[in-house]
Amino acid sequence: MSASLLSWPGETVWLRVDVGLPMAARREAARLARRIGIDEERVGSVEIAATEAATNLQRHATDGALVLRVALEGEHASLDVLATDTGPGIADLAGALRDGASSAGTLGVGLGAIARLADVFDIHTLPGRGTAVLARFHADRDRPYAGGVEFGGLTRPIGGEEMCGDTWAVRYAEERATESDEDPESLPRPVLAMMCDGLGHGPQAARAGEVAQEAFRASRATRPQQVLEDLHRAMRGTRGAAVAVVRADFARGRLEFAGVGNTTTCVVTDGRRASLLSSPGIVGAHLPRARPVSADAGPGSVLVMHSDGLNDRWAADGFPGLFARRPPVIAAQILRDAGARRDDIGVLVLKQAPPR
Ligand SMILES: [Mn+2]
Repeated sequence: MSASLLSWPGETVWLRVDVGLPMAARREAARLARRIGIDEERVGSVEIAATEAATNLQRHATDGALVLRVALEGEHASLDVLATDTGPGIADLAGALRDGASSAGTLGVGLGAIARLADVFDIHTLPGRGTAVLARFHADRDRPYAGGVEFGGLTRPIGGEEMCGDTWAVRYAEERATESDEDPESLPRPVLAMMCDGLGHGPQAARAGEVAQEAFRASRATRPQQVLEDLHRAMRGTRGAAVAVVRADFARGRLEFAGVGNTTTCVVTDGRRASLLSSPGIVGAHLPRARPVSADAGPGSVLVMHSDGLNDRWAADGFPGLFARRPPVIAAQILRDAGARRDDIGVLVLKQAPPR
């Protein structure tokens, strides 16, 4: 029996700002909402939120995109409506969140309405640099995921390609041993997180990513280096990939890492970034015997993994307040500010879920 994935990129639609954005946002958001079983009454709320977010971007943002994504947390699906822009930022965020108050003519119009409609709302703004707004709609509001870890990520293919060679996945590190593991008093179970950059881009890179996904799901390995070995065997005959795997045990404050090829993995704690270094090689072609790397993940730590589609020279202290936000917002702000190269992009963020 193979493990089930907690999460993977899911269907992601990037809509750039242009005159047709509000209509396209409304249509695509409704389509994805229905696809994951959001009921018709809530689909109306999704449409309003997507239209508001799109209209905000169109009227007030320097440039930006609306990202619609089916976000998966175990059995639980949600639709994320994520607005990301390149400025100007919101000077008076509290004012903007008071519906309509004092924010006429700024990006803040409509934020209060979006916040009220969504099951989860989050926002982070950097004056002069840009804002990320998340509105999440659960498919099944009675059954929220409660695995103790929050995760969110973004993938985007290089311009001109339909398929993305960068991908990621999250699963439990071990299958559940006994039913008592479901005991709500017990510590959350460790997870394994993978970031995979299929070499090059286009269909062959995407194929390497798919094989990595399947192998990651099928692997019974509980340690990152073993996972890489399983992926390496499965990916022979593909183009190969750079892959990083982390075993994240936030409840006990421990991370274990193994990576091969050029990707970035780091732990952000109190505005400081600690990088976990990969070994040279290509998973599927040449797998070095990587030494396992351990790291502390103290309270409030955030794990960030991304492909080389993002410049890795961003500084954690350049994002005041960001690492307390939800993972999709963190991913969007880093993606924008780190500086994208002309390549596929993949970014994944994990952190301990807030107590319920
Ligand atoms: Mn790449």
